[in-house]
Amino acid sequence: MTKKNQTLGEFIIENQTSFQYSTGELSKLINAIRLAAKVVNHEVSKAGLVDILGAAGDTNIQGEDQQKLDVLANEKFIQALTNREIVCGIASEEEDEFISINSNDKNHQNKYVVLIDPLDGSSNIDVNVSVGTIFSIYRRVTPIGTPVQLEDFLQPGRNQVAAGYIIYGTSTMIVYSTGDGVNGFTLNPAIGSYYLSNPDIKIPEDGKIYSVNEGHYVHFHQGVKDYIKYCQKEEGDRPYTSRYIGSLASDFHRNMIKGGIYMYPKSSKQEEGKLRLLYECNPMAFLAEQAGGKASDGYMPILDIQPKELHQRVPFFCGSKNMVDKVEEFIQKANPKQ
Ligand code: P6P
Repeated sequence: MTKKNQTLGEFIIENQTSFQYSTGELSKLINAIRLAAKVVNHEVSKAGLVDILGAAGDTNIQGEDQQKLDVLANEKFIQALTNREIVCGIASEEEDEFISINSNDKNHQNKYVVLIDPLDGSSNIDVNVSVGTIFSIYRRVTPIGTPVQLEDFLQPGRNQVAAGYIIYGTSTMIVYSTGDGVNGFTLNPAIGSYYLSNPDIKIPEDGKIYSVNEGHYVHFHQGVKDYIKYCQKEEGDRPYTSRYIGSLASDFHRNMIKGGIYMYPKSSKQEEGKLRLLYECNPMAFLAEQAGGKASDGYMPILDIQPKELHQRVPFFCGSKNMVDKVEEFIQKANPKQ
């Protein structure tokens, strides 16, 4: 049961029993993420004022300059998820290897693993374009002790028990699901509470917005090129509108609300695409399916892909079901075999 303007805290408590494993620990986990998001939001919102801009000088495993806010966001979320006796391991875009967290109580076993992109789209920070945090939550598979990468982290996205994103934009929002629909909460910065602003989000089956970096067009494989030309053709309800913010959480959120498709295809320059399966594509795919949409690598559901390594990239097509069906049609017609 969702009530508009409920606070996130009230919502978590009221809906806890609907969660399959309701022991209160997942609620505590979502609360920890909520609190860390407030701290990161505070820093992001004043980024233009404080000497926190500019690369921290290091580069992360992606070979990208680490913006200072990347480093701060990573620290804040790891801090919030540690020492709460809930999480046994964290994998982050900013960490080469996963972090193992041991329980302080030898008779207690922390149940969950969290995979996170602490500040996605951080290259937008310096130009005041919205950025986001994306998170994915699984129950551990190994029974006790230090988590094991293969069993506990490299689980297919279908096994997620919760996933969500935070957008630090014109307003700060948390959008998440624990497998029982998708709900969006907007932060009232005056009092520091999140309010239920988008109950039970459903992605329209059809949309008129396509979102892709057309600067890579010449490097795309033929099927994707054909689909983009289809979107641009004067016919029926087309041409569609092209919108590309360059921040996955924002492009995805717009398509969730208005309908549309987000694409990050593979190309001759990026043979597996750019987006990371575990902490970008899987959480977004979980939300898309929970909201009646679809997420594919062009051939199969994102959520059914068996991960092979922590920072694995996959081609990504996600949003309105009929639009994802259509791009799959073009891709598979041009190249039947993946
Ligand atoms: P490009 C940000 O770096 C990101 O991971 C997503 O948030 C965004 O959609 C994409 O990459 C932008 O990549 O190659 O178009 O700049």
